[in-house]
Amino acid sequence: FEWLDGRPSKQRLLVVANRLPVSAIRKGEDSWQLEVSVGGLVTALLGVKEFEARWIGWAGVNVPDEIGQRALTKALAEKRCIPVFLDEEIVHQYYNGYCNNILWPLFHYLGLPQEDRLATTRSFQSQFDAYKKANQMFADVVNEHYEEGDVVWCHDYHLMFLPKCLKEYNSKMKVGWFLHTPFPSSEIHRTLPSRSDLLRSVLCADLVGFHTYDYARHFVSACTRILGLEGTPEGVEDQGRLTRVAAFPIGIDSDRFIRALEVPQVQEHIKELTERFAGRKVMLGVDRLDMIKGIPQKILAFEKFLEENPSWRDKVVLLQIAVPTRTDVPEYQKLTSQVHEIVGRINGRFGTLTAVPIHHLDRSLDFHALCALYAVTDVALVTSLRDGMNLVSYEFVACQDSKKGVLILSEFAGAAQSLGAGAILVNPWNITEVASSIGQALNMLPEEREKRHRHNFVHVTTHTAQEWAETFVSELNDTVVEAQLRTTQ
Ligand code: ADQ
Repeated sequence: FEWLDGRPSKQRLLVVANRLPVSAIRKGEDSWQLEVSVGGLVTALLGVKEFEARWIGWAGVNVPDEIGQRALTKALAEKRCIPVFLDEEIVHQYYNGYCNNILWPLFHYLGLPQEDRLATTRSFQSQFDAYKKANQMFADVVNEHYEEGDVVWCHDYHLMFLPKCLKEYNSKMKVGWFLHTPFPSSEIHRTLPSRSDLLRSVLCADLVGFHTYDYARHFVSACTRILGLEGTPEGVEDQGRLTRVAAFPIGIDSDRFIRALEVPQVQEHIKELTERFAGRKVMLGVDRLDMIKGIPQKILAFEKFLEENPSWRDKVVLLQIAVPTRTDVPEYQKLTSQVHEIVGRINGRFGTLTAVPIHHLDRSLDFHALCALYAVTDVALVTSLRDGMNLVSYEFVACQDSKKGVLILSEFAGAAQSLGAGAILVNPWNITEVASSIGQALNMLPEEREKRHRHNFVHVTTHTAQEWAETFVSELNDTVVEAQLRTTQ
């Protein structure tokens, strides 16, 4: 929680995200255990140390009783976290339903649910109502804790309705909204029944940020084509009020990874892994087990590579670490079985009595184990079908300054815009192309690896999470001044 150690002289930042950066486990009527949870946003904000930050969000548990709520609020306050209490029904409709079943797939170009159209329409409306209701509950908590001069930074697709609710409370509140996923082409966004309401609400923010220029451009086109508003080089204008829209590519706390490599426990891990895989090149995939990450496609490409390159069969191993997420959703359960089935088939096909080509782990690794794995890897495979940015590619580069391994990166990850010159870019749907990129990476000469790594390492160590947050917040301050000037001129 270093990032929460703000000093009182610093500006107060209210970070509002669906999930708090902790998971709460109930230990008794009035006692709670808090654990830091894994995720891209959490990782990025761990690097932010310049603001007196408070985090407002859902703790990930249903707490129906007042005693439990009071105790949890108190425990979280020590971490400068403020809970929003959502009941099970709201979570089901808002989080599992509208956020994860509608917005998440749609924003990653996987389309809207394809069940019976009438049934979808009916449940769609109730899920959207729950979404609005949940966003209003977040707004109530923000408003309760807001002090004049605070900056409010709303995060992600869960909270697209929040800027509108906040401005209804207080039009002077400085509100920024940042999307961690891609914003899709306006042709995709226009299929969403609530397309206009969401755009209008986001436009209530003073500053709207995306990882890449392309996502920002898609958003502006959606506003011009769907709402008929005017897009300008600075953003979107509606009756003289400008909402600034810009790209703010996220980074990581690269120093934290680089420093971790010096920790004795990590060095011990590195030694063990190096001995364990001696004589073999190590390829690595680290993903949440989600359809957008393209895990089956990646493993199939590895199979194709082994098929076509028999001499490599006992000289390379793929370590695929996949943290299960949304395990109660049937589509995710299906994905897990699919991955297990493919891994089993390939290991049966190419394994020997002493070694298998793929080690697949369905679990989260602790930070030190993850750093050691990144450090011993020869080739990282990031083959997301779509990904807002993808921090794994950044973390790998940060841990590779001795080894100078190769990054194979999907052109559909936002990171392709920043690490594209150093990585081998691939279309993850093209299994033949990915398979041949694996060969290219494994055979790459040291000078070429050094050159590519240098490019990426400089980027990752200069465009950090801290810089990302500072840039966004300072721009948000300036933007509000501009917006007020415009309306008073
Ligand atoms: P995510 O989809 O969660 O984030 P990503 O950016 O790759 O994706 O971040 C995942 C984080 O979880 C990384 O920090 C990684 O180290 C960690 N992680 C993943 N698997 C792990 C494992 N098995 N064990 C331990 N840690 C693991 C969303 C968007 C991304 C965007 C981020 C930040 O989907 O596109 O980059 O937010 O904006």
